[in-house]
Amino acid sequence: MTNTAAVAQRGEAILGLIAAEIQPFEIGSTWLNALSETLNATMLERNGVGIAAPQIYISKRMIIVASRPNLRYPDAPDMQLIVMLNPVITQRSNEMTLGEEGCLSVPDERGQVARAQQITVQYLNLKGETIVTTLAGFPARIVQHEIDHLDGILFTERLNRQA
Ligand code: K3U
Ligand code: ZN
Repeated sequence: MTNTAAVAQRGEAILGLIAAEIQPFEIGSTWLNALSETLNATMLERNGVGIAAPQIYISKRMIIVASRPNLRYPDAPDMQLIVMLNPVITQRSNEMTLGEEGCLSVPDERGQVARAQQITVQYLNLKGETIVTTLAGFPARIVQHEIDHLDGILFTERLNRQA
C-alpha cells in the first residue's frame, strides 16, 4: 500500500513559494514516480479531486487532476487521473465562469472563484512525453486551482466576495 503524506495548511510558508520545474534527469526516476503515488494516495484519502506537490511539502511542479461528479458539479466528467509535470496554460478562453472551490490546505473554507471556462494546457507525463490538451468546465477549474498552488497562490486570494 502506498504511503500518504501530511498536507500543508494555510499559513505555512511552503504554500507561498514558486515551485521548481522538474528537470529532465528526474523523469523516470524512482523518487518522482513515488512522489506521484504518494500524491495520489493522499488525494484519495482526503476525497479530493486534485492535489499539487507543494501541498505535501515538495516544492516541485507536479499536479494531479481527478475530476469526478460530485454534489457541486454533478455533471463533471469522470476522468482517468492525470499526472501533469511542469504544466503551462497556453490558451484560456475569454469566457469566465464562477464556481465553488475547496482546498485540502484550507479545510474550513469554500467559496466562489471566477476561472476561465476553457483552457489549453501543455505538460509532460511521467514518461516525459509532451501532452497538449484542452479542458473545459470542472476539469479546467481543477487545473487552474492546482497550477495556482505551484505559483504560491491559494483560492482564498481569488474569492469572489460578491457571489
Ligand atoms: O472534493 C473537493 C471539492 C470541493 C469543492 C467542489 C468540488 C469538490 C475537495 S477540495 C479539492 O479537491 C481541491 C484539492 C486541492 F486543494 F488539493 F487542490 C481541488 C479543487 C476542488 C474544487 C475546485 C478546484 C479544485
Ligand atoms: Zn488547493
